[in-house]
Amino acid sequence: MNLIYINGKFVPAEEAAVSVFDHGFLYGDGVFEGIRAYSGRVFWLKEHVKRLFDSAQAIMLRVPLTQEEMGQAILETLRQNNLKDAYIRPIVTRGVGDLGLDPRKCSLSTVIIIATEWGAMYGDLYEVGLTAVSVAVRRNSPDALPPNVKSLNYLNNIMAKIEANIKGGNEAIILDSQGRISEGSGDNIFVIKDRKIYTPYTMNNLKGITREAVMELARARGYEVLERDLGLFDLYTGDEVFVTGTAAEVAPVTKIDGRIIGDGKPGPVTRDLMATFKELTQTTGTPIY
Ligand code: PXG
Repeated sequence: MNLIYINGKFVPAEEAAVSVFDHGFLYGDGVFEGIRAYSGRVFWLKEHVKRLFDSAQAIMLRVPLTQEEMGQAILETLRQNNLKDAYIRPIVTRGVGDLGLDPRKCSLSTVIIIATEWGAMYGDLYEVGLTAVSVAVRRNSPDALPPNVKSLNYLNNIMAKIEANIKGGNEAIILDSQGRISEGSGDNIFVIKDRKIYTPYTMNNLKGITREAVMELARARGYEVLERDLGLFDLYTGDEVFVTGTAAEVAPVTKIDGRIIGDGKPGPVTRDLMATFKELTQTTGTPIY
């Protein structure tokens, strides 16, 4: 039986529910995280908790726990469910209010932690590479809801995903309003050209934890890693392209908008980073037990 943490209590999944007056449900007024545990250890737990609190800070949402307590609650949720390999979804919403927008009516934030088993997101595609498609919908601009906030408002990304599905892509490539590459619907994007690794600045995308870990790994392995503005041209003409995310991990992209990337197979740098990232997930992290 899957147990869900709700406001400090563990509730069976079938009974786990929030009020229809919760502003997380009514307005997407809240923030969340996606975290993975590998072989009994939570990968980059502190960084994920910190990003959750940064997201909350940006939307002036009070989290009724300290970062330390949130980390402990996540570990306890994994223990309650006897999980060693898991995908973890902490959520903090503005809480129960009335039908008006005004968050002052919400006196207590709702805290939820879901932990379940979830294997590799793209199955067999890690061997052959993903097909990605650029989509018409643009990333919401940083002067609206900043893409750095991992908010419960994922409609922008969902619309991108719908478009990718319609166009037969495994993942969407979302541009910003200036035509710069931002990210995928749920992952960050990298391109390799002449052994150098490029990724967009984080002004127009989520400051991905996997992105950060992969940049660190790549630099430790002697690759030059550069942040810069990128356009679709840079992806089409890259030697290799890959995406990173907690769900996606490191996934090669071998076709974009009909263009074959490199020789059409996951390239050597991507495969090297996939292997070293996997090793990192197996050898680091906060022990659950
Ligand atoms: N960009 C966005 C918009 C994301 O939602 C990432 C990048 C990667 O960040 P991390 O920190 O995980 O390396 C995410 C990750 C999904 C899914 O189904 C993905 C995410 C959240 C929920 C679902 O692909 N977030």
